[in-house]
Amino acid sequence: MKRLTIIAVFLLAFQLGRGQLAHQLWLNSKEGQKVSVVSNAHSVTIDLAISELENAWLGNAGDTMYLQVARDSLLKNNGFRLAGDTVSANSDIGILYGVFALLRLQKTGSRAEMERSNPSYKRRILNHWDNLDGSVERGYAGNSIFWRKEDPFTVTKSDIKIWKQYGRANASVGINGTVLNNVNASAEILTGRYLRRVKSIADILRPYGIKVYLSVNFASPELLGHLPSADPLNKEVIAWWTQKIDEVYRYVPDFGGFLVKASSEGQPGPQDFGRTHVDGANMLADAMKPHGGIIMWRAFVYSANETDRAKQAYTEFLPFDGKFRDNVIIQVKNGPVDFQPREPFSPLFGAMKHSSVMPEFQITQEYLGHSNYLVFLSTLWEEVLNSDTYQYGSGSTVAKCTDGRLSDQRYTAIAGVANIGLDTNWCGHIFAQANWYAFGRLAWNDRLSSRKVANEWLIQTFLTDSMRRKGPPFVRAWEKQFLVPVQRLMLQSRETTVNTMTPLGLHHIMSANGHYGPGPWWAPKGVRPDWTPPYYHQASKTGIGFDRTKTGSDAVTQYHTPLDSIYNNLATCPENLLLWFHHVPWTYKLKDGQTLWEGLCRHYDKGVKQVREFQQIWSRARGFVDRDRFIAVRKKLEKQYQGARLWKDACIQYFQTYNQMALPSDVEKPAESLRTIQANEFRVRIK
Ligand code: BDP
Repeated sequence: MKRLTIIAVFLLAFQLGRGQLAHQLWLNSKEGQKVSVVSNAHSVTIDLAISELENAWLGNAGDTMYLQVARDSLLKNNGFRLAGDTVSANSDIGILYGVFALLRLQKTGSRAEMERSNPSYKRRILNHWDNLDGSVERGYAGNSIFWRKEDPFTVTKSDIKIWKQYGRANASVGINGTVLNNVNASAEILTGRYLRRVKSIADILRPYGIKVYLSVNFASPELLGHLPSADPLNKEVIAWWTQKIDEVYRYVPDFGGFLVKASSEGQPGPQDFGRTHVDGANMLADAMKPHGGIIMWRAFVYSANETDRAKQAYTEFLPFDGKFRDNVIIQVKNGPVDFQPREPFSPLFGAMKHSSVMPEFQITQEYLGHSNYLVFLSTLWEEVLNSDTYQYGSGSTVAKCTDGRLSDQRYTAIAGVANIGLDTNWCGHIFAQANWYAFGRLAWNDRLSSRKVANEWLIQTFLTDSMRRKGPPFVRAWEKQFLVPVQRLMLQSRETTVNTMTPLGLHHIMSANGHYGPGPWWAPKGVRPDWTPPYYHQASKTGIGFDRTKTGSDAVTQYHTPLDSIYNNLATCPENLLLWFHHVPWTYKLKDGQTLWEGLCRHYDKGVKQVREFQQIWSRARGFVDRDRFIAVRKKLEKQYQGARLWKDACIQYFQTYNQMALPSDVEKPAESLRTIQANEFRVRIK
């Protein structure tokens, strides 16, 4: 009996222990050297900074560190300075950021002599698409960490614990804002009982330097206030919002502001009352102004009657340039359609000269294999941030157009749609944690390379205390056999995903079943054409691709010169965006001499082979990574491989139904027929 109890306790402890390393993200160091800390400031935030140092100090045992809050005119927006044994900043939060930076430098073996660091964007915000019933729209890592169906208003110990862990993880990479609920917002969020919970969350996150924001439903005055309309120019409506915003600030005095999805995908908005985005955004901005809050007004709009969805945000918003209040920021998705594996950057970046614009990235992998695929999104974001808009001549990158370097924006911000849920490992895939990490790092410094971000993340996440204890020869072997190949894998992973899903500028050809697998054929009668893949790929007997040239939809004209003509001209259009901008014959010759059809097949084939290589790289990593995480990633890679094959077989065979062309002989034959794939498409329902 006694023996059984011992075994049960052991098994329970083992279960509890499982996944814990993954839960600790990139902050799993616990066995620091002894360090004394002297601080000239005292607060909860400073205490957090001290405990981080005491936890993970990798300098000499017995060192003394000085934390100094002091005026430094070169530091801005909670920036910090590291110099020898001192971390200094203008604010306590700056000190916390500096401490995390110092520990990161120590752990990654970089030199930490002297560094002054200010953030690129003032507001670095996660957008949670969390519903009040606890489900997460496009979430693949379990339910919401903020909301739940059962007993929704009690703040439990485990709520507090996870909110603190969340705050710490965000602070470690400089994320300083969080929108707590879905952009498809329930009006309920503005009721007293929800606002009380918002207050509890804000109180926990405040010491970590994180402000809370809310998504609001534009029809709230009707839905909650029982007014006959939500017309933004109606006095009663204005009074309702003004009082509501005052109430929000009574709960959360440092509340950040509202995120608004209005007149978009069926959400209510000013257009329901014959008003404009400016009327709607400015009305809310005026009510926010006395409190210092901002309105993030989304530009994700497209109506059913425009012939090219990719043009709409620009067409609708550009005429309003200069008309928004200065506390309105237009939040623009990175591409003109919708978070595809590859899109050109949205032409709204670099177009608005007198309005603040902020990029919205998607950290959750809605269109990139959910949490089953290893895709390091940093390279996608880096590509967007470094894209040249030519707004003020060459060098006017998306980063510069949005972070205040090119225009004097009062507010600068960047948003990432979070991939976080209650799963033990937070993100569903261990490597999806890297995307949360990368978003924060790039938001802090939009000039960072993905190479550096991957390197930092891998070392902090996988080089555990126990591995370090094995000594320098082991660490060197670890670097050679784990760090180098896995970093290469990460840096390759986004392009591989493009190969496996949407090569050569294809886009939006996924299944309607959760936007997961392939579905280039999906076009039931009665569905809006711009929700169906054939609208985007335009495949026919003779060719494929969406003609956005001057003689087509003319979307190219939305880009500044010379990009408009670069994209317009078949000879100069980058091949990785070819079918985004052009409809070309199947026999069109690509730059390397093969036909478009051959090139397309070979991209899909290459994608499959690359995923197979990822599996091999990972299997060689055994011995350099703990068992739990090794197995978890191995299983996911197997799914990714199956997925890549399915995409290849589905897309190639489907396009063959148009062109009747043979498979190039070097391309692997399909494992499954198109008919079987289509029959199975909806058999397993994917959210
Ligand atoms: C699309 C998602 C949908 C979101 C929408 C948005 O499929 O769930 O509500 O974007 O960003 O990508 O508003």
